[in-house]
Amino acid sequence: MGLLIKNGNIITSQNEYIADILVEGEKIIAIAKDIDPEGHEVVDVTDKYVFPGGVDEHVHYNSFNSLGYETSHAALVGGTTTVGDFVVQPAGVGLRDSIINYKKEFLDGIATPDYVLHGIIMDPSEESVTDLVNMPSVGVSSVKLFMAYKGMPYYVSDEWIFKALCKGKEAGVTIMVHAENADIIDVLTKKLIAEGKTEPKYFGDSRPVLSEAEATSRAIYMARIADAPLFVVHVTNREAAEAIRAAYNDGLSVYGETCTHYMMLNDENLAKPNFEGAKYVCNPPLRPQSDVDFMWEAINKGWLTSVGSDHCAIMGGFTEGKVKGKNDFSKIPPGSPGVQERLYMLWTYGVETGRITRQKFVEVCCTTPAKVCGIYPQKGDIMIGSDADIVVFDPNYRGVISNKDSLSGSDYCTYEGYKQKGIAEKVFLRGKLVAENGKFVGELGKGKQVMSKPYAYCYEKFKEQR
Ligand code: DUC
Ligand code: ZN
Ligand code: ZN
Repeated sequence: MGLLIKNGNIITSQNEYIADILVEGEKIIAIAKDIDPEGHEVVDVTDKYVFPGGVDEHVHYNSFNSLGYETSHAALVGGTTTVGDFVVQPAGVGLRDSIINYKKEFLDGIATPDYVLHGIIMDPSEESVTDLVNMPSVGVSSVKLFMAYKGMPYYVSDEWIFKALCKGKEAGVTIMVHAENADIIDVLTKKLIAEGKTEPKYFGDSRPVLSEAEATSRAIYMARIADAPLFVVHVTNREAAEAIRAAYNDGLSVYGETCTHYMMLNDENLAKPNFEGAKYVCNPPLRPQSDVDFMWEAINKGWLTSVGSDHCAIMGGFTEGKVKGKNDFSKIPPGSPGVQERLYMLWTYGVETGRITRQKFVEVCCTTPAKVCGIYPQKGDIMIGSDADIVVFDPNYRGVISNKDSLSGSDYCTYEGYKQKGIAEKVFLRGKLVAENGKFVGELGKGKQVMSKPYAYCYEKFKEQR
């Protein structure tokens, strides 16, 4: 007996059509009109949209002071069935081993959505760089390096970024960068704090748009010299996005994502009274509204490929976590929750306002992230043979985002009070019903690692060379 999802209006990144979907076990085995219901469990979804489970290529659990996978079912309630998490490499631990250890310690039996892992080089050495070619053997084909964070363990110099670009290419591993100029941020932060400008509203001044644009351009030059692909995570502004667009149009394999908050919030959030601005401190910072508008344009026109949440629910939330920076904005733990709201924000403020089409919504929230992560077409599409990760979406629901409905484990919600149009009425993960109308109804800890294949989306232009 299969599961027959009947009469849905199926949305993919390419088109939209009414059909039935037949699921056997964990996979989609047929898509057609009028599939015989005999012997199947039938779910009639007439007048509902049906789209692939969301793929959030950018989340954090158990790192950056964030809560762990016990809270990861929040993703499923928000229609995201696969998360892409960044695994920190502790000092002295091999890059590949960092993945094996992390999985054992934090994921096995704890993660609830499926997950794909990205590495992070934090212990830059010849061994770490050499290990890049071993990452696909543990299901990892993307590795992030931080240009920001002078004096902190995350920071790596250009030497290592360049070496990683060269080595990663040998094995089809995508190099991702956090592009902000560490020295400029260091100087500006010290200056602002010395001047007594310690409140969250000065945080943006410590990390200006051009410090991000400069690092983005520098990373692009390095990728160009290495003749390797590059993926720039969490792009926030016009200058950085234009550098990516120009490089791509010049024939380089340079891509970038933005994140929900850079499309929904702006720098005025940082100036909220009573230290509330701290809730919105994240790296890079929120930008002026003109950049927010540009992010929508960049997503719509394909200059940026996808939208991640950069979900990072800080331990202790606002009251016990963010408060650590009460007297110094540079000590506020960066990050905020968002995995549960990503699809709702993009649908309500994108699709419903006419800023993006339904196809674009699926492209940037499901399909392209799966491609970037090297897990397409297992994830990110409604196709025969794909995992049966399916969202049945009721577009007529009307609500308001509130932390009382959040499973993120935080004491605040980044999008509190925002409108929500539409709801994931049913969410299936590998054929199993896991969420219904904002409630988790599955079993915790059943998430599986999705093995990422090398030579993913960012290697598209290198096909002939292989
Ligand atoms: N970069 C991220 O992508 N997330 C959290 C903090 C950071 O610097
Ligand atoms: Zn980052
Ligand atoms: Zn992040």
